[in-house]
Amino acid sequence: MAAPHHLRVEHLDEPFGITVARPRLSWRLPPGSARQEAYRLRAGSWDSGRVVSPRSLLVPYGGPPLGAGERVEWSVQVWTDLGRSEWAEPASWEMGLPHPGDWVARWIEPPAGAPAGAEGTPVWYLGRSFDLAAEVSSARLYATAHGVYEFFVNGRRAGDMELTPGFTSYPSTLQVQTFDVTALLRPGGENTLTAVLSGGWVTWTNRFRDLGVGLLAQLHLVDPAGAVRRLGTGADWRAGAGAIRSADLRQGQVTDLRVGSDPVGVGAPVVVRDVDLRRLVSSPAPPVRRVQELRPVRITRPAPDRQVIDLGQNINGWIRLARLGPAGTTVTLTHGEAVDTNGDLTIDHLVPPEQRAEPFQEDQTTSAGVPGQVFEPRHVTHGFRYVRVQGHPEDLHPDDVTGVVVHSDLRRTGWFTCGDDRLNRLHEVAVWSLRGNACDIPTDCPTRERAGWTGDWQVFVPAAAYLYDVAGFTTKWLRDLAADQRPDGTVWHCAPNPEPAAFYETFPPGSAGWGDASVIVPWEIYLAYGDRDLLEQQWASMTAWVEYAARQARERRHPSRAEARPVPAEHERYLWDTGFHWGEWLEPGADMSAATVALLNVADHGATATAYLYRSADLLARVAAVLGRDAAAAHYGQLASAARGAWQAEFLRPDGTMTPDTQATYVRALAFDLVPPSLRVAATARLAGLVRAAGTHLGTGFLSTSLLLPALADNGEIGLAYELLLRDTEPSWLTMIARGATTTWEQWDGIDADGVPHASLNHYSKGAVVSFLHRYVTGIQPDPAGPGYRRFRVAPHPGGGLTWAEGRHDSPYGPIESHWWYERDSFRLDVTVPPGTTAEVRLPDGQRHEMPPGRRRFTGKIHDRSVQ
Ligand code: RAM
Repeated sequence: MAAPHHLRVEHLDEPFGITVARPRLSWRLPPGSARQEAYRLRAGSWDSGRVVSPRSLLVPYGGPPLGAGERVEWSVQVWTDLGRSEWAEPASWEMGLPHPGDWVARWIEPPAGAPAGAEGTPVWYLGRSFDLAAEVSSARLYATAHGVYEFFVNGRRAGDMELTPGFTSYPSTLQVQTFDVTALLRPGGENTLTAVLSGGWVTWTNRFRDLGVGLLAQLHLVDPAGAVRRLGTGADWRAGAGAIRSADLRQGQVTDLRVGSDPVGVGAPVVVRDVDLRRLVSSPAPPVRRVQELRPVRITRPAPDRQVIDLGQNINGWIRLARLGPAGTTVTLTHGEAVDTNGDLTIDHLVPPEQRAEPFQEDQTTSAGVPGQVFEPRHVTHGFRYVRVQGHPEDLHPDDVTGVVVHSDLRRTGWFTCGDDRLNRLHEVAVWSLRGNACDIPTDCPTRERAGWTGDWQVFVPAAAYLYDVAGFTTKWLRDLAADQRPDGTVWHCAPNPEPAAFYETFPPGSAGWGDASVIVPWEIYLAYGDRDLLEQQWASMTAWVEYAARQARERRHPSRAEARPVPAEHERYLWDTGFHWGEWLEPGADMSAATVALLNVADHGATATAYLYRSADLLARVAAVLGRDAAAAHYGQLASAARGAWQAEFLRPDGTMTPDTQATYVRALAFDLVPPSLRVAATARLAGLVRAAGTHLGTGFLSTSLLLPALADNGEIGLAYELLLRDTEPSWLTMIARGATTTWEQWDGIDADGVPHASLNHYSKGAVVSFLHRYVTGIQPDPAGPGYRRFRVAPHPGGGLTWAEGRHDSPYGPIESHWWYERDSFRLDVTVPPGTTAEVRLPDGQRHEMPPGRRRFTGKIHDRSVQ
């Protein structure tokens, strides 16, 4: 019988240099099997023996402790309904340096001041040389830094990771990268190690260069007998300047290719320091890489002194330029998302006037006149579609320019197509927005702010989990969210949270819908990937947040409520109506002036915040049940029901209408189940009425836009959901498509009717609507009863004139497919259910079928004639 396949360690395809003590192993069942009865694992010296269990995801390694650099081969054999399988094709993982004691290297920093000739944020070149007498059988370089580093061995770059060590909450976590540098060494002579070290990750309000830069690296040279020689950073390293004169992730990189880049022998001594090595870990996420290259679709010359490159696609990354002009030519490349009416680049919508004196996404390179030399900045990342080129003496040809797409190298897992190309385009555009904002952390935008806004990932994570494997990526981010959380449970607006105190004087942390990412995000990851351990890892963070919110509700009252009702009503103990909240945020037509935003601190956001208190307490009760924490499950169940009661007492009238009487209130209430069954019809009718009153347009803001179509679809208004989805007048998703968006916009009028850009043009939050395409149009729905798609539903909701739709989801157990179309008088549906799972198939005409693994065609009646 065939063997298990797709062997994985943790959530990684390349488990190299990991520091997890007991890595978790996953596999997929042999093709054709239906269910696993038992497994047997062998990993290194460990043999699990036959274990009777259906479990095939995230099974912890149970062998002896693993040491530095240890490489473990592993395989698995399973017993299924087909009998005993062959052993799987062996896979392996390699440990990094799991213990602080594994490091002989010392932390080094460049001397005070800037290297000679540096401008702006300085870049240091740190290096040393060493003799290598004989051939080694393998060589590993372990490295990390404060700042962004690249490593070179004998002038050749180590590995293909970008922007290392990545962005984390540095006081608690610093990621170590492991490179296989065996092939870069030169046995029988002198070898050099050089690290290029720049300022580091930035967000809109902060620059990590304030931490200072520093480097820790250790080279392990393993000889054929297995003896390890260790060479680390230390007092013998030198620091100097090189070709990169300055680099700032957001401002840009300045490079002078005429300058040499070898600090060894000429540089100044470094400073050796002691730092806390307990925070060194491997990343649970795949690394950032150059994942795709694009050619410009056009290059124009809007004015004699400038050319404008159009990549045809808004991306995160940079430009590689292959024609640099004669020696001494300085070319300036400015990156942005839009052009003005003259066809010239504009960044006015991204950079407020008071910040325009600073460079913004501006790279500069000075040519050495060496034929074949190219410029490629690797200490920056830009959000852009257009690049303005100044100072170039020649006309650029598209072959001279490569758009390099840079982001976390996530594995694609979800695809959608249907008979309406506008929806296919919308899906593609949302995918690009995720790609543009998944650069080691989930960002709001890759341009203006570059921050890990919690609310944004809270809103988008279900869609993201349909599109890419974001389990490791999100695990990493949640660790930072928890690490930065205040002792009283408050969650900051962004994770990691580097923002300076001044920001929080105006916008204090603890906003409903943003802080709730601490609960909602782990739950969504659990649903999509079945990672129960993540719930355990985040338990303290989740409970601290919900207890914080509950305490705010219990102890404080909004002044307006206190005035209107001097004696508090009983339910007010569970009404969360104080503190700073972004609220629904960005409802179409809302006044977003600075003056109004400043008032958010004193506004009454009770309806929104209490709804989230209920939502998170309710999820927490479910999490507690999953973890077998019965007392906690009861506690959070009671808190949830009290918060629900408080919300109903305060905001829901007996006729099903609500205050505030906005689309968002109804959507949230229906989606979170705040409405008793008896009032759902009335509440839905009012929501539909509000949508109609807006000329059949959405009126929801940041928090509830992604819930709008599901709320309608789940309450008998699938037709209206499709009408909104297909609306092509503002505000609507298809307006973006009609106006040529290549990523989703922050505002509905990102490019307004006059072609003028507003705010960010690459914000994924509104693209969360693509989860409706997967979950409703093709109907692939995870089920909490069997997380990780062990149990799921296929329930297509045809409508909107679509004649077919096709969805594919590469779940942890294998591919799930749902493809429906009309044939004569019938509705046809092809479903694929992967081994180890079961599905409930629901046809639009009401038929329900239990489906075991395999492929099957279903035929149903066409229930909705209007769609034919
Ligand atoms: C904006 C960010 C983000 C949002 C916050 C409240 O500045 O871009 O999308 O979460 O504000």
